[in-house]
Amino acid sequence: MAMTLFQHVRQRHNADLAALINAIADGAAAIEAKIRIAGLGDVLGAAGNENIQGEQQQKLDVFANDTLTDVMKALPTVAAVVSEEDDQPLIFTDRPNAKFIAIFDPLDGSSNIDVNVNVGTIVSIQGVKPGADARAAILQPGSEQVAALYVNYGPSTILVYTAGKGVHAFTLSGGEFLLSSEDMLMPEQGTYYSMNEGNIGDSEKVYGKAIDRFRDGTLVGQKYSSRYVGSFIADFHRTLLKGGVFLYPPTKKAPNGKLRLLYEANPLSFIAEQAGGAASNGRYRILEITPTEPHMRTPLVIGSLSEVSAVGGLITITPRE
Ligand code: AHM
Ligand code: MG
Repeated sequence: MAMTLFQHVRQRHNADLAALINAIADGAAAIEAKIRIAGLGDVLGAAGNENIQGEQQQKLDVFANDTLTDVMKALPTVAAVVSEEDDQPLIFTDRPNAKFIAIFDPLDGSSNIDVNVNVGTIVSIQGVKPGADARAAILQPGSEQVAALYVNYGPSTILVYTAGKGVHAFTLSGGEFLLSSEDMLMPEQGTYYSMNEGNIGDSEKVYGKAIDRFRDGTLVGQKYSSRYVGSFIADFHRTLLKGGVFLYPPTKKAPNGKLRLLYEANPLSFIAEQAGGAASNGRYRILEITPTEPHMRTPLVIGSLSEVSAVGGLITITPRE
């Protein structure tokens, strides 16, 4: 039988991280069971409240958030939890030996759930020294992440993680995540660009220019096709496997970009870099940005090295001081 997720993390890293990632995977398995029967019960639709981002919470958002939060509450190694769905971080003050901070988007792309399109769970795991201020430790640059993972609830349910020694994928089978790809590498160049092209007129001009040049083959020396699901995990997973680039620029509606630094851009940038890819906010490497607040947003250009560098060349990436 293929190696389990727990065995893999314990072999390559350590038992505490293996227990944490395994518990998150159990939570994801519960979320996937709910997603699989979404059309049958009282599971689809809005829950009737808005989250901190002013977005309608779907019933499944609430279920996924409660499931993952309960997982973290039960783990004595977790010092704090930050969720897209909760205004304030949850700090566990009675755990002097806790050493992880779990930061997650419990159900990304949830507006797609009613139309049976892929959704995902994204988790960033940061470290905090025992006894240190967990609240302050939340605002670390992404380069300090201990691990990052996502779960893609698609035709199969696939969990992809890195803890700094490569990127590995596990497929859910019989309630267990089993190793399906080890030491994954993103192609250095792909054939797809991925952006919500409805935003071109409302974005900085350089993004429209980049898309034009992907299309006519003058940016990276070949013509590109377009792919955009509108679920970040689905668009990222394709980019990890096939290469290419995903872009979410600053727009009139979202002047700082739409995606969130701590629980969307950071974990997937860690995974992209570990797979040989790259991620920038148009100016700086994503993983070097120091967050100013837990729900901060960022523009994002993520994917293969060739395309991210080419877009960066247009945008003129400025070295950090
Ligand atoms: P969410 O966290 O509220 O689900 O929003 C994030 C989603 C991403 O999955 C996706 O990449 C993006 O929003 C799509 O945005 P748009 O519909 O503006 O193209
Ligand atoms: Mg999201």
